Amino acid sequence: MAGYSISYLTLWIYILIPVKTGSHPIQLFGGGSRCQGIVQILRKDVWMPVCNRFWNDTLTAMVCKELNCGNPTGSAVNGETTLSVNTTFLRVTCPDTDLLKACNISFVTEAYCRRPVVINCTDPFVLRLSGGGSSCAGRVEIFHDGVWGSVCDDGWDSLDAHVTCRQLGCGNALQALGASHYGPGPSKIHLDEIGCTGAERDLRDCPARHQHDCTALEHAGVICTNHKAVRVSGGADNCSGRVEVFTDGVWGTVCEDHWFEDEFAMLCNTLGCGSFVRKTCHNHSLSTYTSFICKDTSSLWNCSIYHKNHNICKESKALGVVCKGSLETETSIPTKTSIITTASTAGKMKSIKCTELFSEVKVAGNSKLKEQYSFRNSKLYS
Ligand SMILES: [Ca+2]
Ligand SMILES: [Ca+2]
Repeated sequence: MAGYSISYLTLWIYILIPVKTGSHPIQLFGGGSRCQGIVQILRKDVWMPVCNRFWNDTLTAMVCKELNCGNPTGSAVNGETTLSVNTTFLRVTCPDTDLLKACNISFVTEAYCRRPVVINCTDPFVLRLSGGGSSCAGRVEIFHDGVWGSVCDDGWDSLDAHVTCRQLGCGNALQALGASHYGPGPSKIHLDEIGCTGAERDLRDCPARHQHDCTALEHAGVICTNHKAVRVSGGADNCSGRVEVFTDGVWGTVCEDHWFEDEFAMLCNTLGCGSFVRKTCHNHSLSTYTSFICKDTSSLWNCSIYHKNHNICKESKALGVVCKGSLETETSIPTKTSIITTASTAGKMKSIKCTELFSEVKVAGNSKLKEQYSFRNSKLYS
């Protein structure tokens, strides 16, 4: 019975000695954006849910405003009851004030409250990266006040870039870029002199100026660790050549093992070069070699990706490709190659190995001899 008494004594102490919300951060959790979800307040280093029982529309509006999330989209609703047993909830009371910081918070045990409060606010602030080849690299752009705008590179550093990458689910920042590295973005500049500490969860939580003194040559950009890209080099154009991929922060050549018809189709599609025409093989020219193991996916980036894995790569040459969009498709091709690329077994092409047999390819419209490529004489294997 001692525990019972202490529990109630503790409860009464908490209720009798409430604290102001002002010194305690507030957040919305689990709703898909920082502007929707369970209302939580940080108390004693723990994010604690707020009880639905004592909530009202005025409180909802105050929280939306406090979080720079515009207005409520409706009244609060009850959250799931799946929170762990003995969850301690918070109660917020705001006597005669419309300022959240002036409200009081106190503890309530589950006996008094079984559900957290969930609110939805409009989120007029959307962050994206543009012009960098993936959603995890590019020029920083913000949708705010109904218009897309850029971010000025004054004071733009790795801390600001980290917050940006994490907010986008893109890992951490590899590089903070300025001087309109990805070209000028929207002419409206929403933020200048951003000063994140690096711990913020959202760029709008960082101090910044909304008035700027910047030009179109000063737009900020970033490359995040989750950025993935593919390019070809040494070929006739952007649709043929040795394949190079950017993953985990480095460019690498690709081991030609484990490449099937589906993988080539994804590759040419990712390059924006139409359908797959043929495979070529090269020497590895970059310090990292990367292997792809793909299974039931329509995106190369969903494949398992390995770096410098000798067990997978073995003696593999560097993968090259010619896609439909390339000038090289007009080159006269040794018949063996077309046999390789059209052969299939029950609709699924087998992996094609490179050969020691090299041929020289002339590029249409250009008599210059391009780099050698090789193929195994039409031998397919499982
Ligand atoms: Ca900064
Ligand atoms: Ca400035």
